[in-house]
Formats: sequence, C-alpha cells, structure tokens
Amino acid sequence: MFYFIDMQREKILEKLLSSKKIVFFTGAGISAESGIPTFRGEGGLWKKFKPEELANFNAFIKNPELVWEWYQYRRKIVKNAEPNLGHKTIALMQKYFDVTVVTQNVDNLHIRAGSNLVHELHGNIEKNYCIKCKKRYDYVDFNDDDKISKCECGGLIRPDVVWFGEMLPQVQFSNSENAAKNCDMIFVVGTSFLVYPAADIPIKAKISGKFLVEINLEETELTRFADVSLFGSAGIILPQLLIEFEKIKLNV
Ligand code: BJW
Ligand code: ZN
Repeated sequence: MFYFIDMQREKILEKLLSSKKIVFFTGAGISAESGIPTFRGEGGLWKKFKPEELANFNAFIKNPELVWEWYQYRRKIVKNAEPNLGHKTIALMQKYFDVTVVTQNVDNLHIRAGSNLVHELHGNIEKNYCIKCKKRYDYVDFNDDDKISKCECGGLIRPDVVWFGEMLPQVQFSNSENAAKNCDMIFVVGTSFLVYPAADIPIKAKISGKFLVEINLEETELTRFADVSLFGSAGIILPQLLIEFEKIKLNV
C-alpha cells in the first residue's frame, strides 16, 4: 500500500490510521537528545554514581547533603534543557489522537513540550516534600542555594522522586494501567525496560492485545514482545512517523 516506506513503518502507519487512543510510554532515552544523561549504558548516570548511594531513602538519611547535591546537579541540567523533537512530536500528535503520556522521567520535558495528559511514574525532580510533615515544596527554585533545606517543622526536604524500594504514586500508576488497557496502540520509547513495576505497563497493554511499537537505539527485554521495533533516535524516528502519517492522512 505505502510502497515508499519499509514494511515495519507501513505496519505502524496502517495501525495509526485506524487508531484514536495512543499511549506513549517513555524513559530516559527520549530526553537524551535534550542533553539529559540516561541512567544505564555508556555515559549513563549509574556509570559515574552508585544508585545504592544516591537513589534510595537509606542513602538519603545517611548522607542527605550528598544526595541533595546530586539532585541539585541534575536539576541544573534539567533547567537548562529544552524539549527535543521527540517530546514535541508526541505533543503534536494530540492534533490527531487522544494521547496519554506515561513517563518514567522526572524532567518535566513532556509537559514543557505541550503534552496535556502526562502520568509521571517516578515523580518530578522540580518538586520536593518534607519527610516529616509531608509539606510540599513544589517548584521552589533551590538553585541559588546548593545546601539542603529543612522544613519549618525541622524535617529534611527531599526531592519528590521515586527511589528504589519505594512505592510508585498510586493514582498515576492506576491511571497509566487504565490508559494502557484502553488504548489502540502503545509506543514504548527510550527505555531499557529493566525497572519495575513501571515496566509492567507496556506488558499489560500487550496482554490486552494492543499494538506495541518500540523505539530505541538497541534491543531490550521488550523487543521480543513488540509488534514492531524501530532502532534509532527517538528525535528522528518520531517526527518521520508523524510526517509520513500526515502525508497519508491529509493526502499530500
Ligand atoms: C534512546 C536514545 C535515543 C538512549 N532514542 N532511545 C529484582 C528484580 C525485579 C525487580 C526488582 C529486583 N530488585 C528490586 C526490584 C524492584 C526495583 C527494580 O525494578 N529494580 C531493577 C533495576 C532490578 N524497583 C523498585 O524498587 C521500584 N519500587 C518498587 O518496586 O516498590 C515495591 C515495593 C516498595 C516497598 C515495599 C515493597 C515493595 C521503584 C523504582 C524507582 C526507580 N527510580 C529511578 C530513579 C528516579 C529518581 C531519579 O531520577 O533520580 O528511576 S531508577 C532509574 O531507572 C529512573 C528511571 O526512571 C528508571 C528507568 O530507566 P530508563 O528510563 O529505562 O533509562 P535507562 O537509562 O535505563 O535506559 C535508557 C534507554 O534509552 C536505553 O535502552 C537506550 O538504548 C535508550 N536510548 N538514547 C531512543 N536518543
Ligand atoms: Zn515539615
């Protein structure tokens, strides 16, 4: 039918043409082209920093200054980053589809790109809360003061992210499960697919019979479950797909 594109993309375009509800499940890879380091692989954060020393509650209690400093460092990277063509294409897709973004990322870039419905499974690096009284310190700009802050109750203020061993936010998780079960197709973009229970979301979509497209630089544990896997940069592949879709849809 679409003789000018390869078979894999043809399958995706055919499915897109009959779809209404699309879920994008994203990981650190989608923000890599915005200059935000991924966690695993070459240049990943976990190559330089140990997760057991930084990304769990016990590490925070043991050395709050160190953990806070690490998040300050990452907040600065996030603050100076811009959404890339991957994030922007997903936001543009809202013109044609009901789009739900389910993201493991904490960087706000989907929201800044204009996506309206974003479920953040691992929290948000720009938000914080007191570990004692739970008072929220959302979007407070800590960048001018690198030292850890204390709440008025004396409790330590921590970033509102999900560390290893912690529960994911329940409402966000169940909304994501519902979106995965009720969509027409799901794109899984830029995740190593190693961290649970987030990784259960695409699996639930697949079990419910949804068409699953993976976009990644390399094969992952998900590849064998995907209907189609496209290997390459999200910031290139996603805009290409949208352009190809628009050509057919708008008959140009
Ligand atoms: C590109 C690209 C480009 C690059 N274009 N692609 C043993 C077995 C199974 C599970 C466990 C286990 N032991 C412990 C667990 C549970 C644990 C877990 O899953 N661990 C595994 C790692 C083994 N999970 C948890 O602890 C979770 N909580 C939990 O289970 O609670 C249950 C419970 C609680 C209490 C009591 C009892 C039960 C919580 C997990 C929280 C994860 N948190 C982090 C840090 C967030 C805060 C922060 O940012 O600092 O979340 S870890 C880190 O990994 C971060 C990410 O969101 C998450 C996923 O990473 P992601 O996004 O996949 O990134 P990468 O770097 O791994 O991959 C990037 C990919 O992009 C690669 O594939 C590249 O190829 C690709 N890529 N450039 C396209 N341009
Ligand atoms: Zn407090």
